[in-house]
Amino acid sequence: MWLKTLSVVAAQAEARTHNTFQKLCRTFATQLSEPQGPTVKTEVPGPKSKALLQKLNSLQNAGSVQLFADYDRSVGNYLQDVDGNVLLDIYMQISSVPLGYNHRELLEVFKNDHNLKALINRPALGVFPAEDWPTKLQNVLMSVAPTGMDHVTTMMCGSCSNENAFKNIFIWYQGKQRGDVKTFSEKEIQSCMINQVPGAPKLSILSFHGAFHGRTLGCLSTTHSKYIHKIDIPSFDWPIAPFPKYRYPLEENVRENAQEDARCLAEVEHLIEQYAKKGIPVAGIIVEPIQSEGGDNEASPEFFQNLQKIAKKHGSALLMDEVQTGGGPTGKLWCHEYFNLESPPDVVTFSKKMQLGGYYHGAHMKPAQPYRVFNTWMGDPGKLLLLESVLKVIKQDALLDNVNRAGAKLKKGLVQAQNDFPQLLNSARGRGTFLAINCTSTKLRDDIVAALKQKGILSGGCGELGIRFRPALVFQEKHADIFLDKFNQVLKELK
Ligand code: PSZ
Repeated sequence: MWLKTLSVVAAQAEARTHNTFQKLCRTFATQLSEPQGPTVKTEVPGPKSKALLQKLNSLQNAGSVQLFADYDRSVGNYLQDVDGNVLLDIYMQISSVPLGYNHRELLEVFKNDHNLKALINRPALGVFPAEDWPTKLQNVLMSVAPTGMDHVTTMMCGSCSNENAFKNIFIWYQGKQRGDVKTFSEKEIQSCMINQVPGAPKLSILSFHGAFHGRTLGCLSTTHSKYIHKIDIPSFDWPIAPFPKYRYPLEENVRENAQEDARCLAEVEHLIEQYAKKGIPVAGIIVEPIQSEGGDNEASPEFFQNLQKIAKKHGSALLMDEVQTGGGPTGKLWCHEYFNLESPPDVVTFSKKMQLGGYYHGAHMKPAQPYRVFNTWMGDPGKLLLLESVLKVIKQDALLDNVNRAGAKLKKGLVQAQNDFPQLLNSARGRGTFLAINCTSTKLRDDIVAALKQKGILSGGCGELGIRFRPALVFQEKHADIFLDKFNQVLKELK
């Protein structure tokens, strides 16, 4: 009896020690420096990932899951999976991780009691914000506001930010129509409740073919990258303009590409006029500084300058969707700052690397009444605390310089690869580390991405033909070398 009890106690103690030991190992692992390179032990996904996938699939359609990750053991630019494979991650959670995995500064944030309490007592920010919320907004989000933008509204994700920015634009547009009248008519009040004019007016947001602005109902009417996002879902009758499709290399195709800009801009203006005549005026134009999901399609600064002129001429707001480009990957915090616009855009939306979603805007976009742009959380103070540390590290470690350096090296390697393998690759492009290269067919692109994964590189596709680069801001020249080495191996094997 005694012996039995003793052995149970001993077993429990051992399990506890083992658990504590495991925990210690994990903590230690997160403080380890990065691996020297990727290591692949199994096929990716390996057996553990496959078993977990089966389990998850019994609860939901998990067909999009690539692998299961071990976030305790992932470090910096390397994602470790549950099968022990260590992958150089140049996709970073769809472009959303600024400092890599388990950055020491971020691990510290919630060790501070005040911060921990901000996290666990998550407030409905639109009604009960904490004492330090205005100061934090000022010191964190406003410290990196795009030039000339002095207001910010916080939200959840990218779609939520675009969705509410659209509403904000419609409110602004109708406010202009009412002029000095600041109240709503009885007719407007009655009709909006049954989705009818004039209270629920016919207005539109102009977007571009190939754009991605989210999958929620309003946003989806401006998203045109893949049919699978849209099929079976009702859409608004909103105008869709062509986005420039450039010939590469840019410096050899200046005249053709300028003509392409002019063609697209003429169509924008034509659509604005056409929709005004149809009784669905364009209240706003939404555009990505680089179309991301749609294939990393760039447009020139002149294109954006003229787009803004057209928007102003027709009284439409210009919304720059910086959800994917914002937060540093292009080498500036805001990609549209490369365009030298004559005045700030009316709205700039953000999420992903910025941790929390939201949008910057001018004073003119501030609704006169409260509760019109509103939801339960209105952002998340915990995410703002993470952003505070992210911005501190970006500054301290001069990460935008790093992005420009590492990006230049990576781009040079991509250009070299397309020169070496012209039958496989073309159109290397992008800014900073926000880069892409096209393959000569969709199948080839998919094969390259798959082969890279088996060699320990986690990358992603975009559009029909593109491989895109979305590493963290801590991706360095040495990581570019590792990637280019594996990339060239894959190209040699596939050629
Ligand atoms: O398939 C998807 O739902 C994906 S894959 C990449 C994204 C979404 N990106 C999100 C995104 C974006 O890139 C731009 C330019 N605008 C808005 C969004 C939507 O952001 P989330 O996904 O946070 O709602």
